[in-house]
Amino acid sequence: MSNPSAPRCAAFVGPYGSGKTTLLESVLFITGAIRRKGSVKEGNTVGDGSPESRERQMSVEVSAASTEYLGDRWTFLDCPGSIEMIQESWNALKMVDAAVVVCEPVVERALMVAPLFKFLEDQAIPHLVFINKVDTASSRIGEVLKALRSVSGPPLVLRQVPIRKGEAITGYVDLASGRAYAYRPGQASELVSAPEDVQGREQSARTELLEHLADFDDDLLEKLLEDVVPSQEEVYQQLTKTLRGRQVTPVFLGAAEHDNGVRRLLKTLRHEVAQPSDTAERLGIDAGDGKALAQVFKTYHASHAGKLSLTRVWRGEITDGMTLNGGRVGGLFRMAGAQQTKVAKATVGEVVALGRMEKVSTGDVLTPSGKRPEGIVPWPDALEPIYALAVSAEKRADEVRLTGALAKLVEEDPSLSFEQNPDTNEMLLWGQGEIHLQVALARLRHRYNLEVQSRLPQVPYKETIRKSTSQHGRYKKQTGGHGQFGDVHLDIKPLPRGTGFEFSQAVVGGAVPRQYIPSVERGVKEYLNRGPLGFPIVDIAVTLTDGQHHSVDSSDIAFKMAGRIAMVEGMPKCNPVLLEPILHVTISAPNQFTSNVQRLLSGRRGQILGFQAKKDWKGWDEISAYLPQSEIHDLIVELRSLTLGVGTFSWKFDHLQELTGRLVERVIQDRAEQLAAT
Ligand SMILES: Nc1nc2c(ncn2[C@@H]2O[C@H](COP(=O)(O)OP(=O)(O)O)[C@@H](O)[C@H]2O)c(=O)[nH]1
Ligand SMILES: [Mg+2]
Repeated sequence: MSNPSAPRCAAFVGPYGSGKTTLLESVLFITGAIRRKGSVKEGNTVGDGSPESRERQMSVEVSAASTEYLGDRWTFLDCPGSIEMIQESWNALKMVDAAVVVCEPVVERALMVAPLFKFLEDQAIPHLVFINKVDTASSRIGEVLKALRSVSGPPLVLRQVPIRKGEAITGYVDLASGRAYAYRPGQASELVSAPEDVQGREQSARTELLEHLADFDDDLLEKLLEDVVPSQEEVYQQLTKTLRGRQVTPVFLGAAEHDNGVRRLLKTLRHEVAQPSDTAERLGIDAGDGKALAQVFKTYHASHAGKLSLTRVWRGEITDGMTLNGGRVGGLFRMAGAQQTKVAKATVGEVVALGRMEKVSTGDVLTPSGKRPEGIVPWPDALEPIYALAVSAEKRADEVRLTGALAKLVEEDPSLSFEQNPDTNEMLLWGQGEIHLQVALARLRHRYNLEVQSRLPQVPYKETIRKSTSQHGRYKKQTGGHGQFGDVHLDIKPLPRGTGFEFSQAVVGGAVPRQYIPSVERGVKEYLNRGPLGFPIVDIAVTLTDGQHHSVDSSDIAFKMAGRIAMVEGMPKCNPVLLEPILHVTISAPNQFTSNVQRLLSGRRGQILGFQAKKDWKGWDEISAYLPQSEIHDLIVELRSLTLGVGTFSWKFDHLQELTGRLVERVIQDRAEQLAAT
């Protein structure tokens, strides 16, 4: 490359445990950003800097680290692999010039990469694959490649063929240069001459590589047809073009733990990854007026540093103290995991954290005027919540603080949300799975010193009636001076599902004076909050048919009480029944799991409505069903364990349905116990 490069940014993404954090450590070591390598097991890596990551030996948020390689500045984003934290990866990937998909050399795990490939393809993000842990490779690389191909849109093409000694992979032949290298632990690989037994494999792999490249270039195709060997330079050019154009996905091999293959990977990134100006164009950001423009892709609330907004600069220059979107930049930091280094300015391509930008959030475009230029690709919606816990502060006095702290967590991670549920009055914390929420609770503990209790959310059962009745209700009190008197006759009737509540009156001759009728309705409505079975009542009609009044003793209160009394006495005679909420769920999963998913749904009292091929998802199905809400709590946990973690679902409330059978008694008894306890 002739011109020096602007600072670039690449993300390490891929399934949980594939070695992304280890790869970052290796890259930082090789490029001299750190002197000693930490390890995930010892909990001293640059990625995984947060206490929650260390505790679980698992990345739970994106970590950025900047370094310099052969004169070029790079920021690498170590993304969590767990499907429950995937929002972090999605947000980070929006900002990168290229993604490195790190995966393991295990055929069975290839499927885990499917949602990631799909995202990269949909978002038009250039990417390459790094098959890590080749020191442990149990499957043949060819088999792994085949499995990965089945989930990738663009062709996956090997850039290296392994050199083996017995079963162990001890080096590789680089297919672009034709050179052979032997791995050395912790050092650059050594140039060697290719062993004879590799030469056949090398030949066919190189032919395959060139043929794939030729699919996108007529000149090259012609040369291949005429048996002309293309120049090395031409091959590199085509490799660069097809990577940036996302026509071909190159595949590299290595072992991050031993720094093997990492230099090769870095060189490829250096030579072949696009410039930030190209990435900006992809995101719909043009040169415009040349004034500063940056985009926030992650928000942190560090306990000491306050709020940090991780941004990438797309235009102009960001300086400490300048005004962006109406706020003053309170510190500009280059990141190295949890460590920050203060800098005075940041130029196009750099990833920096801005301090104390209280009003900005993830996805925001920052400019001096605060105006968002037109044409910028909108930030994707946050993932829909699929798992909930009811939470409450251990100490009552902490309730308000809890709400504030949760708001900060949601700001950091938009796939988390919380609500005060109107049906059950519980505070529900929503997210992507069990670990996701446990990590959120750990953050509350570590950062805000909040002990929080969590429980299974209650199911918002309702009740209704099967039979009609007519009921008399009288409220009469005689205490000293003037008393209280109200007397009503109500007709109580069931209504069709989904109608709600209707009140009417058919009083003749002023038996209940007009001004008291709304009071009767109020008394009835108050009762509806808790019926004979303990739940809110729906789908009934109440008609005030008759009554009596007293010229002195009647009052609003007395008629309200009379209405209520009639309900209390009448409702149990109406054959009350439980209604349970039924959700419409759509599960998506690779179609080899479709019948298992159907069994999972049936086992949870689901009613399967059908299944069909998922649009634009090769080999995936969507299965839709009605599922009782009481069965959804850990559906995602079981679904993931059935589908190598890739299955997911969406849901919405559909209807209420009468609950029958042996569950009824259980629900009523639980409710009675709960009401007795409060
Ligand atoms: N044998 C071997 N183990 C590795 C390699 N890279 C990472 N690991 C181990 O794999 C585990 C998961 O690595 P980590 O970097 O946390 O994976 P991540 O979830 O993708 O960030 C750790 O125990 C690493 O030590 C490798 O190249 N070879
Ligand atoms: Mg990690």
